[in-house]
Amino acid sequence: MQEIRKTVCNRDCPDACGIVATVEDGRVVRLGGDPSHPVTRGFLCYRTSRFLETQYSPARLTTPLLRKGGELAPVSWDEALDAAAAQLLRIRAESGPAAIFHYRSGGSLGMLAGITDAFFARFGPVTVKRGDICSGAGDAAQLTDFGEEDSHDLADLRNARHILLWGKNVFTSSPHTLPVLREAKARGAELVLIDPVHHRTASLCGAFYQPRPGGDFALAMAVARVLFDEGWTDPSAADYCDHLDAFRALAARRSVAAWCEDADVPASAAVDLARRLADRPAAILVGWGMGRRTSGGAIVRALDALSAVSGNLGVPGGGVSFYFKRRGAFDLSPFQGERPAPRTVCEPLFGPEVLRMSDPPIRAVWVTAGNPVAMLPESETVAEALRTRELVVVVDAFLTDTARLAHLVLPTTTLLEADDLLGAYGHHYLGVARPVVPPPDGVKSDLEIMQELAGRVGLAGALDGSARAWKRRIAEPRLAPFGVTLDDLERGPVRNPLAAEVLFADRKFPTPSGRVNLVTEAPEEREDPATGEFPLLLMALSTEKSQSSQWARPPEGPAVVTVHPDAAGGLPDGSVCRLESRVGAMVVRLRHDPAQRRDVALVPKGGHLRDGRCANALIRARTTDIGEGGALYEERVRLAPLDPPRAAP
Ligand SMILES: Nc1nc2c(c(=O)[nH]1)N[C@H]1C(S)=C(S)[C@@H](COP(=O)(O)OP(=O)(O)OC[C@H]3O[C@@H](n4cnc5c(=O)[nH]c(N)nc54)[C@H](O)[C@@H]3O)O[C@H]1N2
Ligand SMILES: Nc1nc2c(c(=O)[nH]1)N[C@H]1C(S)=C(S)[C@@H](COP(=O)(O)OP(=O)(O)OC[C@H]3O[C@@H](n4cnc5c(=O)[nH]c(N)nc54)[C@H](O)[C@@H]3O)O[C@H]1N2
Ligand code: SF4
Ligand SMILES: [Mo]
Repeated sequence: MQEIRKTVCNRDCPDACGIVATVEDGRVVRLGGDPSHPVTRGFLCYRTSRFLETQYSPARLTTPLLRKGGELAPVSWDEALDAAAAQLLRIRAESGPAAIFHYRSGGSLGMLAGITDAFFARFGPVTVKRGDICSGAGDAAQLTDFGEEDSHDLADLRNARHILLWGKNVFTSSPHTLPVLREAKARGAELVLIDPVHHRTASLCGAFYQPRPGGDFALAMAVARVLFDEGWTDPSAADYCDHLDAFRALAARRSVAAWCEDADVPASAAVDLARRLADRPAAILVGWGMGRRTSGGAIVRALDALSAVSGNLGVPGGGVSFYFKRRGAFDLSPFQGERPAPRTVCEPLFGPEVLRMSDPPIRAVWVTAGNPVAMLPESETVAEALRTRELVVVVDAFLTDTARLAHLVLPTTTLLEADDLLGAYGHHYLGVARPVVPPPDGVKSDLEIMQELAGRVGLAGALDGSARAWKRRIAEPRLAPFGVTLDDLERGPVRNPLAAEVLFADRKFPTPSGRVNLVTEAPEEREDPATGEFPLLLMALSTEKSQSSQWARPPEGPAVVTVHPDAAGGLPDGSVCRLESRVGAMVVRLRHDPAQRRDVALVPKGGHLRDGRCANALIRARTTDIGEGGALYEERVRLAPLDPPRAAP
């Protein structure tokens, strides 16, 4: 007998899709997108359409693993949790809770993933992460400028005359924005893409500008200069913007031609973009990738300022969207502790900081919903940091690069088994995830794991409650006043009633002055002294085929690196060669693409370290200008032939 069951995707993706699963004799046989979900519209992405391979993969962990005599060996849950509890209690007693580092990433964006925070806040508080590898710079930029970070309703794009996709690959990273963009186009909106990388999204746009990576600040200043010089700014901008004169002076520091030369685009690009912004309403969609560089925060601040001075804030069809406040409808206070964490580890600096910290040193690391060895920069340093701890516990469904270094691995649920509550960072709909099948024997949810551990460390009762009870606790405080209950959410997607259709419609901003805080300083960009030796910028970008390090089917052979033919140093298309940075190297297969710039080398993000495909083994741990994001796209690399084969001795 076939049965249809619905859930919501909990992956780290802006779309939070409604999933329709067909279940036959307790097994999921088909996955599709929910046609009744207003954003999902009946389709799923490549990676989740193929998730059944992952769900039923023989590599799935179904028993805890404990390191014994150097090897990870299967043990019972009692033995696993007793061991975890005994070690955590001992380390806390000897060195205090700051010696324990709890690291949680985005493996599940469900709100109930916060249960691990709740545990460690009560057990400690322990050391936690600060900054954000993903969006730290952009978040900080928008909070600095507007005092708040949210977006217009996704459907409001239909009101735009112009849509500027600034560093954004919607085909790969937010496929459910595509139907809305197509509708906007059908209604006459003009689309433009600004991205150093040529990708499929260019095919959707009437114009495509390809600045140098990080050249966006200069390009934005050129656009601002045109807006001011032509008198195209909003005459009332001074009413709701602080530092308007200083911003104008910043843009006037150079000519339009000089700014554009710096950005490596023709001067006509600035005029064209300014014309679009002045032909209101124009919406800017700011990609998440652009901020992952040393000037990332300044760039997003410059785009915020462009939207503000051109009069596109607070109007239907306008805005400068970076993020949708996915937690905004929920009350997460039950996960917080009474006292703040004793100290923090900067996420992009995970490896070096864990190795360096003293008084007390980090002795134990608890990793959940993340694969820091593969996904954080300087993979070898992250691995070294974990290898040298006394206790590393990893909660995951697979034996990742990180789990392989653990003393204890606890098997957990997948997105089809999740029992959770979701918001989205790409639209305003809320949803409930319910297991479409129960987890296999031997697998526990994060909630069950933390509850059972709590009972072993003197916190019995502290985390009690079924998943449903926790959902109610999180959802209803803010939603009930709007007449929305958990039961409503369980019936289907509900638009977050707290989210405005048009953000800042009254042009009041929750900054200290109530006005937009315009950027007034250019970022300090210094030419890397090693540019000559390492001529290419490495960009490890999202690929359709994986969710970070989670692949529908892990690829085989060397990772593919894409470069302009002129940047290949004479190495032919299809050849196998080395990609080298100052901190690491990997064997790659070369792909020539004449549509790319001559100063970038593109590889897929999420390659596994054990397969020699991990870009982060080549990337140094560095932070962005603000917000402590990861400057992930700022590492210089070169191509080199493979070592000539040596004669056998
Ligand atoms: N298929 C797939 N989808 C994903 C993910 C995945 O791994 N695979 N990851 C998810 C995650 S974790 C996130 S955070 C989101 C969004 O994560 P991303 O995939 O990072 O999001 P995009 O908004 O497409 O931003 C990437 C784009 O930014 C561009 N970019 C980089 N540097 C610059 C620059 O200096 N200037 C300009 N103008 N552009 C630049 C890149 O060329 C690229 O086209 O996607 C999610 N979606
Ligand atoms: N070079 C480079 N590095 C990057 C990026 C880049 O563009 N370039 N992108 C960065 C970005 S945007 C991000 S967000 C990070 C992502 O980095 P991570 O969040 O570490 O990404 P994943 O590899 O998806 O790891 C998530 C893990 O969680 C597990 N998991 C899934 N569901 C659950 C669950 O319910 N419970 C638990 N406990 N585990 C679960 C999965 O099996 C997987 O192993 O990577 C960053 N790293
Ligand atoms: S990963 Fe994103 S696009 Fe794919 S099904 Fe999940 S929410 Fe939808
Ligand atoms: Mo991310």
